[in-house]
Amino acid sequence: VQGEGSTLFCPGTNLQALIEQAKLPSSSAEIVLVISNRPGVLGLKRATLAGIQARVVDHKLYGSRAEFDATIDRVLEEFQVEAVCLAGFMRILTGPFVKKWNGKLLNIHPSLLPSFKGVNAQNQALQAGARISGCTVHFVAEEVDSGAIIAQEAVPVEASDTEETLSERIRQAEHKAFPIAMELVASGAVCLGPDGRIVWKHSARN
Ligand code: 3YE
Repeated sequence: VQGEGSTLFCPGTNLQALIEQAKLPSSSAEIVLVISNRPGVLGLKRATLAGIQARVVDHKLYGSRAEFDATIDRVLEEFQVEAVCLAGFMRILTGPFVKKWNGKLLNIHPSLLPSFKGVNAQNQALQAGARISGCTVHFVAEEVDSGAIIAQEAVPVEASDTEETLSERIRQAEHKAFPIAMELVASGAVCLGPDGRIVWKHSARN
């Protein structure tokens, strides 16, 4: 979500929002596995507490991004995972991995894309004097923060905002937008078209 050690770090709350959503009887999603690239993080505990399998694939133990991604891929296959939500995951994924899982990888970013790509998006919004920001859930394309947009939620930027207060407001928006996007994809209401653009199943958009 945000850099560790900063007051902005809010461990595993997006994951928790997805877990709560998938628990609802009306949900089309089933969370079968949580993978973390960092040992000991709260997200692993949240998974275990919810009765979800949890695995660590520590990027520091791999000599290359390709080997790290190949291991993630192997674990996803082992659990017959159909789609992946990146929540607080801060690693750039390699081209071959993104290609193989094209249309199956969702990421959440703390701005209204295509504004404020990259790290520190909340601070970028403040520095730009934006009056509105928010969050975006998008399909992962090889170019970071550039994939097709699935869902967005806007929040106001207040004159008195600090990076911390704006980040907290955006985080609340994330906890709404990510479950919505997960449902849209899990239910088949939305998918990624062959041209890299979003496809809505007939009148599903609302
Ligand atoms: N990979 C691709 N496309 C995407 N990963 C994420 C989204 C996304 C993706 O749209 N190909 C910034 C990460 C940005 C960064 O430089 N990360 C470092 C590691 C930093 C750390 O471990 O804390 C790196 O070397 O990868 C997920 C969000 C990525 C956020």
